[in-house]
Amino acid sequence: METSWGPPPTTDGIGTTLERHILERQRAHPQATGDFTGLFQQVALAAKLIASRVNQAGLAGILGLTGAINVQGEEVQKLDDFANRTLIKCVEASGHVCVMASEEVEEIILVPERYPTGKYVLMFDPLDGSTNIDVNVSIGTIFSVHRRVTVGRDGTLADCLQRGSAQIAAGYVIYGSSTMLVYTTGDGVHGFTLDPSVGEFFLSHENIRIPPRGKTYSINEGNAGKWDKPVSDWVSWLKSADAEAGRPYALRYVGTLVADFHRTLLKGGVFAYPGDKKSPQGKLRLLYECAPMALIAEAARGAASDGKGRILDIVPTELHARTPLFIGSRDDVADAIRFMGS
Ligand code: AFP
Repeated sequence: METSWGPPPTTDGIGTTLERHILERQRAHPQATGDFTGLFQQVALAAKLIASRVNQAGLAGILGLTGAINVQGEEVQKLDDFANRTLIKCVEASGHVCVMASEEVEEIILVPERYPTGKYVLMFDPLDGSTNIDVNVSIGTIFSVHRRVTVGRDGTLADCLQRGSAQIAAGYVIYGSSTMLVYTTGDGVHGFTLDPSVGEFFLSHENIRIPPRGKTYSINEGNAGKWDKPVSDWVSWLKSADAEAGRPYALRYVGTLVADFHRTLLKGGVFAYPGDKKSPQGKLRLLYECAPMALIAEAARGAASDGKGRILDIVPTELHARTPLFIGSRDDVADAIRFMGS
């Protein structure tokens, strides 16, 4: 059955803003200081600034490259750079984090001396799907929040290299036909749609659950020549006809993880970026892409695996570590794991 989404009714008829949603949940924890709400406000502010820039991209002279190469060896887009700077600027002055890390920056990002530090660690992919910027296809921002594990003014690398299951929150923003922010604190996944006329995110997708099985698979088939046999066998099986089992599956692939994951979250199915002969660890980054999406998938009753075990159990050994990823509907990910073990 298809779920239809929309704002849930409120007693005052105003709608539930993102801030109100987080505040109400915080009140359930009497020990909460409001720090977490404060951090989220800054992330949401950055998202609105980035969304506004994305919407004007063709007009504002910010399409194209900066000329720089990032830590991943990729050409930096102007919008990538803008999104990265915006997130850092919005969050560093707020006093809620002790350290940050960005997919675009080689080392950890410390809070300048002029600002206080706080107990949280924020990691993010400021603009996911950069190759889609110039062609007006959905792009996104992904973020992950941990509690710090070290003491002292500044956070350290150890605060960033925590396993995914230690995340206290994760989310993403999709700049698509509308701008949406989806987040979890581990118990339920909620989606908010930006009303650009008021500049606020309003609750539009309450308690999202991934269907246990879907009808689509999402993978870059251009890499098929480099795949290992289990991946080739799995994809061939997904494409083989079995009406009773709902196969063949349809292929959907945007090339922006946020967009491919968002569709999978709402409709079910499976997204994969496996390792291959050339890149055994695949392409996607554990801390900025896979772990936050895995927290969301599991909180929505889906699953996320590297083909062997839970993504959330992986202990990162470096800031920019990569991992294979199979994520989405519980039963579809279980099928993938079965093939990977064969
Ligand atoms: P960029 O942000 O560098 O474009 O990378 C996007 C991404 O990390 C992820 O969002 C996509 O799912 C994946 O790469 C697409 O990779 P391919 O172009 O190799 O399919």
